Amino acid sequence: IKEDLALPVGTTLDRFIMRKQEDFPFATGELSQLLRDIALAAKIVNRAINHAGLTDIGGAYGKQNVQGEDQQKLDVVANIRFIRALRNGGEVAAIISEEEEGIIQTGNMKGKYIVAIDPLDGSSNIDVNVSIGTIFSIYRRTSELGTEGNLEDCLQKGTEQVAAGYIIYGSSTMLVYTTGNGVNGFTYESSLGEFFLSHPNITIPKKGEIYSVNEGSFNHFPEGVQQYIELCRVRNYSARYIGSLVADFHRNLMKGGIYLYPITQKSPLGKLRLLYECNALAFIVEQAGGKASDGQRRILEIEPYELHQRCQLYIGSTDMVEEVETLLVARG
Ligand code: AHM
Ligand code: MG
Repeated sequence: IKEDLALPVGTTLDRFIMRKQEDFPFATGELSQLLRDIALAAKIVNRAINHAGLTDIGGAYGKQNVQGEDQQKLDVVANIRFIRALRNGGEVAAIISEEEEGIIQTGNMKGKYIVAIDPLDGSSNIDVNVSIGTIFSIYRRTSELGTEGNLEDCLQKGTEQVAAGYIIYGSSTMLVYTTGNGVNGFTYESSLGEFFLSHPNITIPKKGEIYSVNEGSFNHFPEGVQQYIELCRVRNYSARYIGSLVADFHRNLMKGGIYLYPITQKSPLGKLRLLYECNALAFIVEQAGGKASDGQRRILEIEPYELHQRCQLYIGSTDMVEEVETLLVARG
């Protein structure tokens, strides 16, 4: 019996990646391998997160590991795990991470790809058992094969991403990614150790009724944003703010809504990082039919000039993002 090639819900991530690769007869499988490496690190980080509370129970999990070293903080663990997986995988020439100052050379000079990663975003939520996430972007290197990755490789515009995704460690763990051909979501089944396709072809509603913003900083927001928030209140929209970008983004992607992180007194350029946080989610939201803007420009078209560059972020349902943009133009 010839197998049905339509991908049924329940397909494993590995199988999904393999089948997608078959659509590109000249593909060498390196990007597929890279995505599998990320998924593997995600499983390891997921396990560490699930054990997080236990580290405080004397003896149960231990404040020290087997070598007698102190347990490291989860964001440090996640950083190490993802870097190790990408280094061992061999497809990545260089990595940039929110956790590290400069470029991380993997030693794989024949690797075709560059990865930008926020290994564990929402770190203020780690200790209080609230959802956190990993965000990643994949670029093709522009430098010559056989050399180290350089700054130019890492400072590419978001439009140059070949793939991007996030992992949400929530009530269940999910991996959501795009390679520029729609967005698909996979849910982790821990007893089988597999991600299964659970959310094929994700699309974001054009309008939504959820707004996510740290309203405590309201007085410092630009007038246009204040006016938008007032409109949300008048319209009785739901205010939902977890303080974990991945979780807030994921909910709004599923239900329709907008996430806003404007400039504030404390963060005069915005808080979120263009390369580790904004670009990946912008690629995903556009692939799902939504929009991502810094108030004036499409996030994906912002020219990066430094690794840890920050920007404002307005992301989610198209109509909502456009309304904020219009108010920002009119009111500043
Ligand atoms: P982090 O990279 O230090 O974890 O900061 C990013 C986080 C986002 O996950 C979240 O949306 C935002 O910061 C919350 O910031 P605030 O507490 O200012 O509202
Ligand atoms: Mg972060």
